Amino acid sequence: MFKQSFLVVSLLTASCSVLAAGNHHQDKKHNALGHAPISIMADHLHKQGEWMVSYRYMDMQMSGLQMGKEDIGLDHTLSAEGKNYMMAPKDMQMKMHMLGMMYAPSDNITLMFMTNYLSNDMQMAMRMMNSMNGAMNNDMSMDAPMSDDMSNMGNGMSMDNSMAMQHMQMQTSSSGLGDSRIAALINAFNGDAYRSHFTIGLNLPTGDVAQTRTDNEGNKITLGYPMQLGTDTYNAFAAYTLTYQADQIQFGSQFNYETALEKNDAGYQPGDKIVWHNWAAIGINSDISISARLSYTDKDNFKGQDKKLNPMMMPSADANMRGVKQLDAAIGVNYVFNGKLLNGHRVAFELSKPISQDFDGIQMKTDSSLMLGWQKAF
Ligand SMILES: [Cu+2]
Repeated sequence: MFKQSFLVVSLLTASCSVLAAGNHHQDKKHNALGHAPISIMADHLHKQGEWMVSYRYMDMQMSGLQMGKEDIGLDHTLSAEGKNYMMAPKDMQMKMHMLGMMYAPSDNITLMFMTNYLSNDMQMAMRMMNSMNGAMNNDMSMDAPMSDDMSNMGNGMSMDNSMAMQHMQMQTSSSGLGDSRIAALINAFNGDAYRSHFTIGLNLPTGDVAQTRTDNEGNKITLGYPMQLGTDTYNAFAAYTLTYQADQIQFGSQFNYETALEKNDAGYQPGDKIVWHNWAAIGINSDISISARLSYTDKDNFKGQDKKLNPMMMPSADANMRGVKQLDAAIGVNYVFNGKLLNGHRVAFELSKPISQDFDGIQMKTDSSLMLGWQKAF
């Protein structure tokens, strides 16, 4: 009896394996592990003739100021006894919609095009001017609750009584097309479990760097560097990507370098940038994988200065306060649909937080960054 059952089970298992193998040849099984965490660009090549379309959404939150590695309060940044700035950023939200396309003219080369649409919102704090303090003291006590039209002074300005020192608040925003990128991914050495490729590419200056706000008198005032949409320069970039993939585990590393090839019309050249991603991912099954990533970023200060910006006015207008050395940690999930519904569609998300940030001068800290993505190859 036992022997017969064993035989039946063995036969069933064998026939299932044969069927599965047959299916595999007709309709290849997609593996979630096949792609890097969603924040990593240009991580894979395609087979000759294959296309891929991707969409990514990024939401980044920034708040609070840091000088070098140390926190610095708004009061100290704005007060005459402190850093004596007229204005300083309080917090910022950046939303980015990224569209990507890949096409492989051969098995050894995949071409890539990316562009993005950005929208930025920044809350700024302004030092109260003495004349304004005087005018207000004549009519009212600063501690008294303010009427609606006093607390909202037009152009998004409002009073903030919650701070120890009196600051004005101002909301600024910018939105539009960001920079675009073209790149070629070129196969390097590949083994059974190892894959590697080079990426060379060009950043195209499709993003505007002359975003403005309108002041009370109707003048256009150029916004600080973090609120601009692009670089207005052609930048060359290169990367080397290495992945090791065993059965249900993937390790990857990608080293990126980018340098601007010129000075822009505004009068500056963005600093060189190094980004080094390292990640590990495990496949829960073929449909779903989870990942952990550690990334190091080193950005240089800008060379030159936007002629329309006054670096004495606010830290975010200073070309020498753009550099940063930053370590980020991220966790992510990749999911690929295997089945009749949405077969081959990939969706992914990743949440990233800085472990350490070391700024040149005074800059706003990043709190967290979330990325959602969708990819489909044809
Ligand atoms: Cu692709």
